[in-house]
Amino acid sequence: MTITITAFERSPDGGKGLARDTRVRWALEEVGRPYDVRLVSFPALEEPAHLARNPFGQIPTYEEGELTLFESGAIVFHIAERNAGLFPERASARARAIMWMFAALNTVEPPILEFANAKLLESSEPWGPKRLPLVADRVRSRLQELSDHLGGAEWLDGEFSAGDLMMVSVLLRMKPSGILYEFPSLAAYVARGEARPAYQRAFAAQLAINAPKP
Ligand code: GTB
Repeated sequence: MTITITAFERSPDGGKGLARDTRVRWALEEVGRPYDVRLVSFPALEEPAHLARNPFGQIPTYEEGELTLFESGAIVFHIAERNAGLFPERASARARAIMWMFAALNTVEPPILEFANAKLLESSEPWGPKRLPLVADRVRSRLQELSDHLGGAEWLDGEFSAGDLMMVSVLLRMKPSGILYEFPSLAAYVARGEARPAYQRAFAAQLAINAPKP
């Protein structure tokens, strides 16, 4: 059955792979499933056709036959559950991979989003520059904890899993600020994720759409 995902017609990051369709593309590439992409403009996000796919008017979404999903976590979970390659076979290891997916989305991503919003949306507020360092330090606390856990390991829990895919995807957002590089083991972890052929294909596919045209 054909899989169709949605992505920005023009991503604000100009192709750095930071929009959340990249993690879905990456998961599909890891498991070897081809997919189509429906490109959506910002105005089209609020149109009924897209709101029927995602009531919050966001990308990414996922369609496969009768099934329509939104939320990148739910989509990657579905892909990992239905295809070999992203969840370990042993039940306990699989449960831990799911735990790391939730940790990425629910524990690590929130302060990172707060930081991104503080930079993008609040910097011109009179209190913006004063707040930003506080928010940055909240990110640093989480990254320090994660770095302490990872130590010198290659992946979070043995073999690469959907937990790593999601964690690396979340951490990528801290590259432009430089904060990621304050944590060398996390920077190396992210680089390992980016070096995976499946990530490279996902990145190239979104770049082909978003790279500035000459
Ligand atoms: N919880 C949802 C999920 O994980 O799927 C969040 C989805 C979401 O935030 N989607 C964003 C969106 O559709 C795109 S990814 N925004 C449009 C809107 O809300 O109107 C977030 C994103 C956008 C741009 C960059 N960037 O340019 O760097 C990075 C991340």
